[in-house]
Amino acid sequence: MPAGPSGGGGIVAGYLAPHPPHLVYAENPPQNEPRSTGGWEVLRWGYEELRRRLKAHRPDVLVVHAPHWITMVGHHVNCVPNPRGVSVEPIFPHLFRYHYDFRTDVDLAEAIVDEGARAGLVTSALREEGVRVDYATIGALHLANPDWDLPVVSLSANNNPYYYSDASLAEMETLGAATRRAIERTGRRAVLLASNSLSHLHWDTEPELPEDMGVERPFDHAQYAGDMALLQTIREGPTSRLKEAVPAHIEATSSETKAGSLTWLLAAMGWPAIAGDVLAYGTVIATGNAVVEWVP
Ligand code: 2X7
Ligand code: FE2
Repeated sequence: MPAGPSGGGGIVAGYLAPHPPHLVYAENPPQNEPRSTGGWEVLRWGYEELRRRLKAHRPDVLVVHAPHWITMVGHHVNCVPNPRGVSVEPIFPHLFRYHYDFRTDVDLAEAIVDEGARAGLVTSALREEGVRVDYATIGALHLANPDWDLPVVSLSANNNPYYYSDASLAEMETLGAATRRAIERTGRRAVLLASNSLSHLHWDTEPELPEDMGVERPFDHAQYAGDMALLQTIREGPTSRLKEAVPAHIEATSSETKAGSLTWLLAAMGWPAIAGDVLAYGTVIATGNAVVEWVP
């Protein structure tokens, strides 16, 4: 395997890195316009630990797959060298108006487009400057690396997760394998981020103070139990058990993993025979969210 700029190339770690805008809002970074008094601390402490571990892996690049960049035709990869603009959460614009300015690893992005196409996928390189980057991409990237000192490759979700359940997961195997080949071909040390929440039923109203933790709780016991069953399987390993557990969890909880990010991540890592390390679990407006690390 060719050496990357920081040593041996390959996927050095993968993280389930959920993106609820509330978590960024609660951190009060200068890039986000709204101000908060905090909230969702346990999840944010999990992200603190993720950041410590991520730095220790010394990656050259972060590769993120996110469910709210929805492309109906093909898997798109952002190849714009310097995306910058304001990312806004359409349902919670009072929580997330985030000014972003980051670098893309264009060589790796193009290699993923190429490897995906060779594997028979419809792929597309986004080259249009000024296309607004979705909040699930920005949210996961900010929470994993608020310093923004690493280049990024951002992949779209080629499906409409709100129409189908697990219909697109098979293609994520192919996209994951293509991502891995592209990383190896370019010699990068890559950390992968799957920007997915777990159970996905949520309240349709919010408290007057959005960070009022007095009302934050799971949607119901079945949603919570579904998340715990999945996390138990993750904690026990090996990851191959998740080939069945993820679709079952989607069926039970309308999990946001139906957008494919988690399956893409595990497929890219080659379904390693290891357990995942659950760094935190918590609800955000009733949805389940876990921060998890896999080191192959
Ligand atoms: O996109 C999201 C999400 N996944 C979970 C909770 C709240 C808002 O947005
Ligand atoms: Fe989401």
